[in-house]
Amino acid sequence: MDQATLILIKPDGLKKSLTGNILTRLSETKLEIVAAKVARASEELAIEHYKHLKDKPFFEELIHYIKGELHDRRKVMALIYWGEGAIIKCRELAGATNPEEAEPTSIRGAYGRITTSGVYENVIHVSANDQDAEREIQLWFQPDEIIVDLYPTKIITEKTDKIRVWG
Ligand code: DAT
Ligand code: MG
Repeated sequence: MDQATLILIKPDGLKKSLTGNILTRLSETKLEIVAAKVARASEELAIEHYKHLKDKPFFEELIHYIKGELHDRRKVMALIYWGEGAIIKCRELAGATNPEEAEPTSIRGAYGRITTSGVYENVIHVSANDQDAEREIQLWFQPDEIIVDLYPTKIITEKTDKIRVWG
């Protein structure tokens, strides 16, 4: 079954100039990239993206991290990978959440670290399941930024412009 997953190269990945390495690793999956852009996580987007963790002690630092405030890089690279088993394939390459526990050859194992204040700087985000992927993709992308139709959309009229939004 074709599946979509959101990938974020996080601000530490950008600061460490890892974009090329990470995309090369992900190309091993033979999945198709169906959307890509550099984007900024606003406070609202960051909180919405990580809302499942809002009660965790590290939540505030996590929001600073994804906004780029810890790396002086207020951006991430956002991509959608699409194809058979996209989520499991990308999560396997990414490795475990805790970079110290991740396989040394995985992306997080090779490039991640835990800071002295306990933030997991693990260079990449991969959606965990289909439900998360749908929610996250709709947060980070507009329908017309994606070259395949992943989810239902609708056309709305704003002033005189017709625009396509998630349905
Ligand atoms: P994943 O990113 O592997 O899907 P998650 O959704 O549970 O993991 O957590 C999101 C991010 O939050 C994760 O990439 C890094 C951070 N994080 C998770 N658990 C943490 C912990 N115990 N201490 C510090 N940061 C943590
Ligand atoms: Mg997650």
